[in-house]
Amino acid sequence: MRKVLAAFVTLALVAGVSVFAYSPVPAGAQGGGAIEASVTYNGAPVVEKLKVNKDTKQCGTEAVIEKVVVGGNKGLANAVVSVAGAKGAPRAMKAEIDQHGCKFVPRVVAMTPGAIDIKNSDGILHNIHTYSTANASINKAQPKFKKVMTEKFDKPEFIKLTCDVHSWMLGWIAVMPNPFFGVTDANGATRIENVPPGKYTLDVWHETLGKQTKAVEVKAGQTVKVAIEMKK
Ligand SMILES: [Cu+2]
Repeated sequence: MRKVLAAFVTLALVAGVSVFAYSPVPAGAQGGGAIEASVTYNGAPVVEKLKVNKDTKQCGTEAVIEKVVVGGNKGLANAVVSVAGAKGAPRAMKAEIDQHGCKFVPRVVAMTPGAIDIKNSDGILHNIHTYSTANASINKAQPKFKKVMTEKFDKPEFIKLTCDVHSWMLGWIAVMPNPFFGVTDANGATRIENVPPGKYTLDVWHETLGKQTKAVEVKAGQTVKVAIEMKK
C-alpha cells in the first residue's frame, strides 16, 4: 500500500513539475519593458572586394564583403544585441536567410534554438558550410532547383556560414538562449520588446569587433535607451 502511495505521489510530483516547466512564460505583454539599443563604432568601415569570374549572371563581377558596416552617426550594422539571463519562451516564427546575388541576406540572422530556412533565390548551385562547436557542422550542396533547405540548430552559439562554391560568401546565424535579442540596422539601432522587468547584462556581439557588455535595468511599461560603443 505504501509503495502504491509513494508511486502516486511521485507521479503527481512529476506531473506538477512538468506543468510548471511548460506553462507559458508571459512574454511581458503584461508588465514587460523595452530596450532601445544604439551601437556605434568610432572607426572606418571594413569592406573587401574580390573579382568574380563564375556565375557572374547572378553574382556580378565583383564581390563586396562587408565585414564592418558603419552608417549614419557612426551606427554599426549587423551587431547582435541580447539580454543575458532573461527568461522567455522561444520565438514562434521560423528564422530564414537567403542566398541572393551570391550573398547571405541578411548577413547576420538571429534566432532561438530550432529550425531555419536557408533559401536559394539565386537558382544556382550553392554549398552550405557551417562552422560551429556546440551544434553539428553542416556541409551540404544546395542545387539550383532546391529553393529552401531547412536546418536545425538546437544549441545557443554564433555559427559562421559559408559557401564552398563561392568563397567570398559569409554569413552568421546567431542561435540565442532566449527570445530577447535584436540585430542592429543600418543606423546601428535595434529594439527589444517585452523584456521581463529586472537588472540584466546587455551583450553585444559583432563578427569582426568582438563582444562588449553593458548593464541595463528594464522597468515595466518603459523603454530604456542604451548606447554602446564598440572598440577596435
Ligand atoms: Cu554560393
